[in-house]
Amino acid sequence: MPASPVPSPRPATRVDETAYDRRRLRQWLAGDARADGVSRRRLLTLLAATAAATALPAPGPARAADTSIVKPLPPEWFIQRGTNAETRWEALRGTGHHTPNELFFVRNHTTTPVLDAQDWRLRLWGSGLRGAPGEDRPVEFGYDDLRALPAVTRTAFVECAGNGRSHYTTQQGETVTGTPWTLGAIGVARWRGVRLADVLRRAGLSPYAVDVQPRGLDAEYVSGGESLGRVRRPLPLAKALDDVLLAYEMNGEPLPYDHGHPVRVLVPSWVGIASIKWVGDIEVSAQPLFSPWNTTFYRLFGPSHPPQGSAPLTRQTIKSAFELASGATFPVGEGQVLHGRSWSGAGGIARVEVSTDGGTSWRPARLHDRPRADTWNRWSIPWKPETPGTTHLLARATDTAGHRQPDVAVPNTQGYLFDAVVRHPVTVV
Ligand SMILES: Nc1nc2c(c(=O)[nH]1)N[C@H]1C(S)=C(S)[C@@H](COP(=O)(O)O)O[C@H]1N2
Ligand SMILES: [Mo]
Repeated sequence: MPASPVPSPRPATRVDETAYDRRRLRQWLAGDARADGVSRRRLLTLLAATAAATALPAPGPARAADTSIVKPLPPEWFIQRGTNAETRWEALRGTGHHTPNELFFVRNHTTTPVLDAQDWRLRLWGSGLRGAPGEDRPVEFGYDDLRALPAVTRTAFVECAGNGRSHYTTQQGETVTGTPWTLGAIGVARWRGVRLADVLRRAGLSPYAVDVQPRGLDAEYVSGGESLGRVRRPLPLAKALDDVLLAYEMNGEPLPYDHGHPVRVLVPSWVGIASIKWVGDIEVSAQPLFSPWNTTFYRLFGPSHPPQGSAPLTRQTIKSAFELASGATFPVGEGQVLHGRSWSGAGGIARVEVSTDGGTSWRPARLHDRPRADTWNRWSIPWKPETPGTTHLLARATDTAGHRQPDVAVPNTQGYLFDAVVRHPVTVV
């Protein structure tokens, strides 16, 4: 690992992907941006502010679920969905603030690769690294090299952009593509690793770098019969230098195979796809970069959005969930305490209101955690069901940035960023 002089850090500017994306697209048009694996047509569509929204390709056939994930998936903890496993919310009852590794949801585009930390190398390369003009100067780090750098620990959620997607259909009658998650495509862990900023500076970051693109070592992703290459998504440099980690521990254990062993990227507050697992290389580019994961996927398309789609998704939205099975039953006349959690990508959770009568009246829940960015807040509320029959429990959170969960989420064709209050069915017997 070369010890190059450390360039002065850039100020961690607020990341405005909308404005930057427009710039990035203009640069592509001018021949100044690379877009491997993204068709010219797709980019032109994104550029054409007046073009009609294009039809999205259907997701590829799912692989056999039992070959894609290494850890056990007991049915009382997980709902298997193709190559993915959703955590059951009732299984989180009684777990602490952090989701145990065994219970953490898994989102795999293909299959968990079983990698050995001692054979693993991280390669940094590209036009955004310093070196003589035109010189391709990749820099490599081994697992022990990363372990020798200053370590940082932080609590953060990883949440799929499509978490809650099925509620677009069940509550709003909309047809959306993608894995029909309920609310269990989220987990919170204590991650330990090194700052991506430290690794980039040691690699010799050039003042001209603009995008950083980590890529996974899992197999190429095939969608609609076409290989889109290995999972990768560009991050603007400002975010990469701000709070992104290269994590090698999860809740005090070496990163489990399914969660990116030996090293994954952890991008706090952003949609899960940014947190590339099994990272093998990072392109550091002086030109803007595109991949299918910031063009075709992970933008908002549909009648409520710009014809060319929204800017690439960044922060997660706001949600709440009860630590209860769907259709849970309660004995009439018996005092209960309902438990749940709320979280937001825009800040901590300031307030949670609960309705036990289908949304007619609301009471404040007791918060169990201090409002903290990038993680959830546990809450509880007493309830004594008085009338037998079916009803809905609802929880509505407000975050420290002032966002409150709406009654209806603005739809998009791929069902991302569901934020509306979820109606949780229960039966009183
Ligand atoms: N290399 C690689 N990284 C990846 C993925 C993947 O399939 N391959 N899935 C992404 C998506 S869509 C999500 S939501 C998160 C899920 O992280 P987890 O499986 O550790 O819960 O990982 C992201 N990183
Ligand atoms: Mo995801």
